[in-house]
Amino acid sequence: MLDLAIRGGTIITAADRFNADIGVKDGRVTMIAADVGEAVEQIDATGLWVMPGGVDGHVHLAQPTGDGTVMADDFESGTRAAAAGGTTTVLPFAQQIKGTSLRACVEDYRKKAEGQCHIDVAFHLIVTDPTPSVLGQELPALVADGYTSFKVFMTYDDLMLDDGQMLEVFDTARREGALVMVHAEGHDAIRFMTKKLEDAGHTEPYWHAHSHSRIAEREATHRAISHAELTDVPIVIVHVSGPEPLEQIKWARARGRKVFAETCPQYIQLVADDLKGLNMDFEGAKYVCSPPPRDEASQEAIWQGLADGSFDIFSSDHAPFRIDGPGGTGKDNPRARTSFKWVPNGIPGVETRLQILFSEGIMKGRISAERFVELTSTNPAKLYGLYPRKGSITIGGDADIVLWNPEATGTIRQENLHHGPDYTPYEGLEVTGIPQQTILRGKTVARNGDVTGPLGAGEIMSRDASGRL
Ligand code: DUC
Ligand code: ZN
Ligand code: ZN
Repeated sequence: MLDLAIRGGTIITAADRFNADIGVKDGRVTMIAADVGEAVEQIDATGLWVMPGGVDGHVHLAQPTGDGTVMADDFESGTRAAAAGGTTTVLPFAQQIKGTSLRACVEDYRKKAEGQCHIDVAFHLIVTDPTPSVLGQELPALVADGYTSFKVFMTYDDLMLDDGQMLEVFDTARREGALVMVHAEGHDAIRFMTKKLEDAGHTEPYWHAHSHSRIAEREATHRAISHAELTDVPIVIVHVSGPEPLEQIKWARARGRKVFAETCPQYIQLVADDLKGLNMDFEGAKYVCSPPPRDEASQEAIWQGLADGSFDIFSSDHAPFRIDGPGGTGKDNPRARTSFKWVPNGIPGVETRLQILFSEGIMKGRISAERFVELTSTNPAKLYGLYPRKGSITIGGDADIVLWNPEATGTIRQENLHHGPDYTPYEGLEVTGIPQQTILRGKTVARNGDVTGPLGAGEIMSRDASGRL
């Protein structure tokens, strides 16, 4: 007999929409039929949309920052928030600390995550110190072990690679069949603008948006693409904020390059003026992230790219900080009060990502429900080597399923969220469409805003080759 039958719902995948029952056995989908017969547990999904669980391809959890601030989510709270929001798989980062072995860092993150996850987890790597042994031994061995994607940064003193190092990492990725994610913002252009703004006395959080300019993002995107062409490797440009980098990506694709594009909720829902806070005060720090949100015209360009296929994936870039962290560990700390450049970069979004795109995208007629599934689940699963186990509702795939009530309405409120930060940048946003029940491998992990657990239900997965989109 089946373990679970989900009856009477409308199944929506990236490709299809149809009415059928789903039968689950041992955590996998084993039947999709007009009537799947008897099961131990029954769910009546009449009137609901039955979608694949969300796959969030870009999440930061429990990463050290190196400046005394602390990320507000560990694996427990971050995956709890994700489950409540309809996500069943997250891909966080194992970040190399300069001067240390990448393998040792990966093992540290695995230890932090083991037994602590409410949903499934697969790690990307962040390469900050591409020494000959990292390039020659550690990365090849890690790729063979299923860590098939790594991120590189073109800015931040403690993370960035120079052009020569980027080329070496790209070359290694090509050789090993891995995929490189690029944080594309030009470091020197940011530093130059930062100094100019500080010299003019512009130190409030708002000026962060000017220091991380569109031009710096465009230039770095072009440079990353050029390096990828030289080394003949596929790359993902992550967190694209507006039309300028997107134009570069389209230019590269027209030349036959495999360049994937990611965008995030902040670029359709926030604008740089949000960083002004109430009156150029510290409230604006709530919206400080990199790249920063731009303006309404940029939002329109991002929507266009989401609708027309220019974007491959829609991730949260969840980078959680409290505003008031104990002992100066949050965004509001004495150093950050002296200059925007010390405000930790990043905003929470793992719990609200799906609801924002569902409501603003599907319900406002900007994208179809099928495209929503493609951007938030199927494509990230394919891109990062988790498909077909994840990212669809298909025979033999994991029974990771979210039951959406497309008619229910709500308001995003911090008091209802499960994440670690003490605020949400989307406070007060009215939404239509609620992820009513989140099912991980056939077991309900969240229902109506309650995360039911058990803690440790989530597994740490290794992956097949990335970049197969
Ligand atoms: N880049 C990210 O991807 N996340 C948070 C901060 C940043 O700069
Ligand atoms: Zn980044
Ligand atoms: Zn990020």
